[in-house]
Amino acid sequence: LAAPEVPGRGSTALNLFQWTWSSVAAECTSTIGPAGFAYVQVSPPQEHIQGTSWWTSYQPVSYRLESKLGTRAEFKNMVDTCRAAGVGIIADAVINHMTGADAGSGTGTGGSAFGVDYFPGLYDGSSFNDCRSNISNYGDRYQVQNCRLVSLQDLRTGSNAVRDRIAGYLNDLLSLGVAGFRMDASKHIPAADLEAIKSRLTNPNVFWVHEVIGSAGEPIQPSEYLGSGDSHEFQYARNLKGYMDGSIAGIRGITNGLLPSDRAGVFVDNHDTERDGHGTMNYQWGQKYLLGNVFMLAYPYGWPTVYSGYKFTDRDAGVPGSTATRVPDASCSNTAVWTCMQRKPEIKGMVKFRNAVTGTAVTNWWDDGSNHIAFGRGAKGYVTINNSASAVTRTYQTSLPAGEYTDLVSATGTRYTVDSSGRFSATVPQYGALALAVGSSTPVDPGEPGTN
Ligand code: AAO
Repeated sequence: LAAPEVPGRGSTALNLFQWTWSSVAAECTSTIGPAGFAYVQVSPPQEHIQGTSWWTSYQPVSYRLESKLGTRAEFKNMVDTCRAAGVGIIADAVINHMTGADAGSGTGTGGSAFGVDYFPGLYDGSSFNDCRSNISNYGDRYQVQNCRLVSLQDLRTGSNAVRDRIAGYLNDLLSLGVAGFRMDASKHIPAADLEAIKSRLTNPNVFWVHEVIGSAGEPIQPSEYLGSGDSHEFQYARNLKGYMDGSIAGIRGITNGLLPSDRAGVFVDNHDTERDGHGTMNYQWGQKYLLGNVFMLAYPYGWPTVYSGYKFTDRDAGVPGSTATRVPDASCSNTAVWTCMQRKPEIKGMVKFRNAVTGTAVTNWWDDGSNHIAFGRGAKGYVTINNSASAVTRTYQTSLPAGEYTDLVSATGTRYTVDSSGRFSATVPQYGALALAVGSSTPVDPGEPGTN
């Protein structure tokens, strides 16, 4: 069930939060495909309530593919364009609920009418669970799976009629060529219901990654959901923040007690955690944030997703310039708005690194007991991460074959010579990193200047 490896491209994903379908398509061709990403996760594509907040995307009105991010035709063009660039689309599937009961009634982004218990031609009162109040206690399994998440009308996923509707939606996306799904709010749907829905798909083996926010002491845990997909491992992101904020010398302990590597989706942050203080880093951490991404991409644990959104000013506000029915196209030349992580030399270099070292284990671990670590990936690659405020010069012991390597991280084209004993010397800048890999480090790859 793990995220399928694309031959020669690994399986690394990029989450383009609130990017329109047209802008994702253009970015697949210009950057994402050439950088070596295997997947792009996009925001929910179904019709939703109108409004300028980003989270309108998470209030479905119907399963028509008419959203603030684009039309059905634009979605289809994105899937085709990305596939031609070697990149699969992972759609964010919001199937736990429809609109908020507190949102009342209105018209969705595709023109469909909606209201409480009212989704004409799709759902009615019989389609929703009997608990009509909001979840207040995450310690109560019944509440979490039958009551309303922040007032969102909770679909009766135990019923065959509802399962058929949901499967119909996912099958429509599969027919357009979608490669996988991020399953929103899986904690709020019994695992058996999700398995029953998945069995109705035209491809019941399609890749799913569940959003189940693991939390000590809660009755519902990510491991319950592994029967129908992988699960995002939120604790990885929280641990990563802890190490980056303190000392990274012990960062190999990051996976202690977590899901098995081949079942865990990992990320430095996502669209919720970056803005909610859910214990992760976000782009505002600057260089440390990039170093966190470097570590995630260098270290062999889990299925990594690089996150790329917009520079938010408050929790709820959508992309600047959004209207009730449309989000402006993303543009990486508009650096005041878009973070464009996928264009940072550190990220592009490390995606290449990860693809180059696939299948190798950690070797030659070294740390200074504080904030400088270095390790190899077999005889294929070697990385050093300096999470301190001073540059460090030293000689590193690798298992790399002797030769000349170009640093993949800095985009300066700096070359290093590994001697016949596998050693090389380097100066790693403050809050900097350096990565060498057989193949992708040679010949010289200076990156794309001026794109970060
Ligand atoms: C909006 C308005 C609401 C209004 C509603 C309906 O904000 O005021 O009532 O519309 O009109 C997004 C936004 C919501 C938005 C919603 C619909 O975030 O603000 O509501 O769209 O437009 C729980 C769920 C998890 C969910 C998360 C936000 O379990 O599935 O809440 N994430 C997904 C999406 C998210 C989206 C939805 C689901 C809905 O990624 O963007 O909402 O489709 C604990 C629990 C978690 C729980 C969190 C937050 O987590 O364990 O299960 O997540 O609390 O309540 C530490 C702890 C950890 C804790 C965490 C956060 O890490 O260890 O246990 O802190 O406190």
